Amino acid sequence: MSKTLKVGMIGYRFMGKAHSNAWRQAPRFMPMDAGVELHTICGRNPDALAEAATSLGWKNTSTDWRAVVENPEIDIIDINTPNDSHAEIAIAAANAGKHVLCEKPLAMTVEQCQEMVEAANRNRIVHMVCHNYRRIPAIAQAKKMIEEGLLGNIYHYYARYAQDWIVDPEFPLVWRLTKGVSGSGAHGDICAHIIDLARYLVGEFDEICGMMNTFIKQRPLEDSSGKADGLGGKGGREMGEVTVDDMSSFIGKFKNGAACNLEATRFALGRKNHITIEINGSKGSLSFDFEDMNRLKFFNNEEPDDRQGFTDILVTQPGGAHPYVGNWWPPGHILGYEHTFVHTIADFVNACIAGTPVQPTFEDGLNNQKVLEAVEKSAASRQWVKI
Ligand code: SOE
Repeated sequence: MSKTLKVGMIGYRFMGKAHSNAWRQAPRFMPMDAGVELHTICGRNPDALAEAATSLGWKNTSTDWRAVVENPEIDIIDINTPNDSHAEIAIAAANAGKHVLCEKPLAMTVEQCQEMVEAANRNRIVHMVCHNYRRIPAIAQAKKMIEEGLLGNIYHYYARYAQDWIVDPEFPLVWRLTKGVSGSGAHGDICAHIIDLARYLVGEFDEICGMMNTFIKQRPLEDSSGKADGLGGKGGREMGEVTVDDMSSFIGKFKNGAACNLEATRFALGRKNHITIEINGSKGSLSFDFEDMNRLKFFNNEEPDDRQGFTDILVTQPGGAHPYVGNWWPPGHILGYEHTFVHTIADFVNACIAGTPVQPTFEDGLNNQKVLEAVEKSAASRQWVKI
């Protein structure tokens, strides 16, 4: 490993923590063509920032993202801020010639995404959206099996992303529930992930019909004890309007003729971060549950009648049998949420060194945003919408 890439990370709460761990672990476990230095961590609150730098292992701190982006020592900008600042930071970073890894959703609107794609292509940087779930070994294995034709022609993609953290009407009006900062609610935050997996596993969407709902329309304004990651806190006495969806769902068709059914909700009591996916084809089916993320279920219709049933594949075989896992532990020593970020960052760094695209690119982020906006349009107009 001759070269070391220096990283500037903007934003350091929930995703910043996950990414910091991945920047540290990736060169230790994954085959990588460069080393990584956690050069500068950036945020607005100097005290919290200093604490984060120490606990997450960053060398320098800065409260000015523009200075980080302009710093000639830095090679990569990693964006973990709330959604309303993704576009501005990413475009400035691309113009400064830095490679950019950006959290999802890529931006607030299709127009912003287009500007980000243009800036990235104009400056010939390597760009990636952090849809980390693509790099769950079981999901990468599903992709491999679909490409090998084991499912035949795909008929159905069903996916549900369910959480329950805002069911309590007393939960405060955090930034994630404010359209001006987050763009949308469950839709852009978690439906974006299952849209990305649909595009990865099945293909491009053709047309959709959607609905969205906000169950709790007013919430207490957040008091100063709130958690800056927008996932917790306490409300005061004053109330404010919730300006995003609590759930979104849509049916539709892919360009290859398959049908889809997706739902994202923050109102499924008991479901903390539950992603379920089922794909049915002419030769077989696959089924995945994030709460059992080391397993993939496969139904092979070509098995003899007396032996048919879902096979439970424990996706932990090394030696290249299952994607990514050979870099970790012996068979059966399972992986978790944090590993998905390590795999993402390893692939990103190798692409930066090779100067080649790495999916999901900003173009993928743009195509994802087109689907998100189509669902919003469909829900508002009560009409089917072409993508
Ligand atoms: C909050 O809903 C959240 O942290 C998302 O922002 C992440 O993308 C998801 O992986 C877990 O839930």
